[in-house]
Amino acid sequence: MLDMESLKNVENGVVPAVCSLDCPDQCGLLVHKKDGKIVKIDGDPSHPVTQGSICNKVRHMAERLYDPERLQTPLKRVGPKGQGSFEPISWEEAIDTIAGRWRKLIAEEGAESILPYSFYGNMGRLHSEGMDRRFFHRLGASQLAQTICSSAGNAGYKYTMGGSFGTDPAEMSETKLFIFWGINAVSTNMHQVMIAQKARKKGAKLVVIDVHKNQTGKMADWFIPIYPGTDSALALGIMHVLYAENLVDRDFLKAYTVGHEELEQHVKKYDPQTVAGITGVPVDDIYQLARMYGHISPAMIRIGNGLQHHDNGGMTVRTIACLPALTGQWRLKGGGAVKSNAGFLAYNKAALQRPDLRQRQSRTINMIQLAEALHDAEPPIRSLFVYCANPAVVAPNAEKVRRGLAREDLFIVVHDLFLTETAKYADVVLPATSSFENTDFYTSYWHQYLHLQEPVIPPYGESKSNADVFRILAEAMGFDEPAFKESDEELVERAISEVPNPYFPDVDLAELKKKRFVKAKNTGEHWKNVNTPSGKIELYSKQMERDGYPALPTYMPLVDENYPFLFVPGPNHHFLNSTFSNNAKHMKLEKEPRLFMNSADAEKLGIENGSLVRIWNERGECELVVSVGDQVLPGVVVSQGLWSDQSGAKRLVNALTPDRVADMGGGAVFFSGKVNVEPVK
Ligand SMILES: Nc1nc2c(c(=O)[nH]1)N[C@H]1C(S)=C(S)[C@@H](COP(=O)(O)OP(=O)(O)OC[C@H]3O[C@@H](n4cnc5c(=O)[nH]c(N)nc54)[C@H](O)[C@@H]3O)O[C@H]1N2
Ligand SMILES: Nc1nc2c(c(=O)[nH]1)N[C@H]1C(S)=C(S)[C@@H](COP(=O)(O)OP(=O)(O)OC[C@H]3O[C@@H](n4cnc5c(=O)[nH]c(N)nc54)[C@H](O)[C@@H]3O)O[C@H]1N2
Ligand SMILES: [Mo]
Repeated sequence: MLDMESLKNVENGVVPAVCSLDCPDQCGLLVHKKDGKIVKIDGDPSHPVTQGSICNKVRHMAERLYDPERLQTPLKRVGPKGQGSFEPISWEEAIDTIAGRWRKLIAEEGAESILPYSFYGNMGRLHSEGMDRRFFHRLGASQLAQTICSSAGNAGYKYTMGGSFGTDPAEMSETKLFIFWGINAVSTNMHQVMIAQKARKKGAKLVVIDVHKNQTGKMADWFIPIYPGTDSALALGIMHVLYAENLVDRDFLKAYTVGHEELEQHVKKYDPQTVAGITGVPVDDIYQLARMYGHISPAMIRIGNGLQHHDNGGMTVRTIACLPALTGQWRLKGGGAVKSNAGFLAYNKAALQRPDLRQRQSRTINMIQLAEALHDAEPPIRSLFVYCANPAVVAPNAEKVRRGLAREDLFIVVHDLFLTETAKYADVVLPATSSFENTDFYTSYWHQYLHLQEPVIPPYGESKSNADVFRILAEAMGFDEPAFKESDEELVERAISEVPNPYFPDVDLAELKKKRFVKAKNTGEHWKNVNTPSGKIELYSKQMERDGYPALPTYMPLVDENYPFLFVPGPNHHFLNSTFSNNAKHMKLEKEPRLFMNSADAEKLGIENGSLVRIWNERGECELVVSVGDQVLPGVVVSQGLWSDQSGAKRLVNALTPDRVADMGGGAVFFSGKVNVEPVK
């Protein structure tokens, strides 16, 4: 057994770690050190789910950690906002500047004029939603609704299944039919692919339903292309056939669901002819898919994030989540569905985040409406503190976001490892440690393991962890509550004890230090007692009716914008959102951003494969090299990757995306925007 206290002092050797990226796989890692530095990162073969394999992004992580561009000291801006002229300053000056500005703002305009903006650049709970929350609660700052990733789909899934509880990946060796629905798993959930590949060797089938025949579609037994935002219609068409051909499990429906009779009546109108007209999936294929789903079990649907980044994303996931109950898949090992399994590892949030430190209520700002908030919020936002996020690239309607960031009266602090596109607008930039330099605990949202990370290298330069920055800021602001004096280990202990969640593992810090990863307990029959108002799987939901939605799963069309092409700008293989988009190795592996277009559309517009095209709408424009072929349906264009535009290249795809709010959860609709495309002359 390694002595955890000394991992960061190991000069030469191999030490354990966990990946901190915002990714379902949450891999166990082995870090190789030479002369006190990380020289190589491998997978940990003893990790039960990730079993020693890791992605290329993390394999090359050492180059990012020691990149000469990595921030080593605090900086202050000395040129115009956005331009990138900075000078090093001391931590003392940086903290004095921030605390001074904030004290003045609080006195003159109130603490709500300060907005924290963060996401999961580091999935560690202490550093992404721990000491920071304590601090901003005590400060009384505006709160941020963290909706950018999965909130629409999670809200939809919850109406059906009561929360983020799904199939255990450990049981998927039994699965006979995998449906990857709106997930580019080859790039975004590689261990899900490895599990499916193993099962395929034993005869399992893989169906992929997507708007883009990407790497994941190409490896399927059957790839089904579909028009964006129409998946709920396809799911309803499958239900139509399942009922009509008596392929449903009536015993399961009676025992464990609410509303199956209403649903049976309701889906009569979603006949394959009608559904084909909506989805672009041919009538015969709808029959074939429904029969496959009705006959092959265990069947498991991996519901991706892509299909819920739409105006109707909540309802789409709510609808697909009904399917496993219709055929009773939940009772089978390896059957069911996974959107997220985060519910099994929900920890003691109140103990970690201490909402009780908030002395008065304050408003909540939806993060996907940052552009609007920076322009029009009343009372105005006067200061933004950004950490673990890069909104100048990842937020929708990004040109408008940048115009907001450029406001001279907006005092911006950015805490990051690099001078990101957002940091260029900051008044003060603070250098952040990487997750390898911190203590933290991690909970996967796909497999069901809780992990501990101990620092394996010392802090880089003068960088500080998020928790330390907020401890120092608390002191500077004169907050003397003991909550700001607790160590990282004490925070972990609080978060994992007295957890109000029956599945959370019984584990304390000492045991977690020994074991490093521990699985959630008794997760097998979660579907028998779900956290809906009825305690059953809700095919018909009175709660939805009360919340202003149809009670039964329903196809709701996307908002139509007045341009010819639906634009789907998803993530790519070698970046993680915008992370790695500034690292030479990753850019080289990814080559260049492309726009995929159907040959018929290209021919009509006189666009040649490999040429540069201009993509535009009223929000902004972009120029990408076009890839013409049959990877997307006519009327759809797809790009991959949140590329940096620091070089001046017009690659900011979020310049085009809408900042409307999805049907549920305040979610983002990155993929429901429309654009025009024309050749660049
Ligand atoms: N390599 C890599 N891995 C990542 C990330 C990354 O940037 N790069 N990001 C991480 C994060 S934060 C997340 S949330 C996940 C996201 O990973 P995924 O869950 O895979 O989600 P996306 O890649 O956004 O979209 C998945 C697929 O949905 C398709 N799609 C879009 N609209 C529709 C639709 O209407 N219907 C259907 N059927 N398909 C549609 C897209 O073409 C895409 O292939 O990945 C995580 N892992
Ligand atoms: N067009 C389009 N836009 C999208 C998406 C899409 O599919 N298409 N996907 C959306 C989704 S699903 C998501 S989740 C968001 C993600 O958006 P973000 O969460 O903003 O993700 P990143 O771009 O990876 O930026 C994370 C930043 O955190 C920094 N960081 C890492 N660790 C730490 C740390 O410990 N401390 C501090 N202070 N900083 C740290 C990294 O260096 C990086 O700059 O993007 C969304 N935007
Ligand atoms: Mo995400």
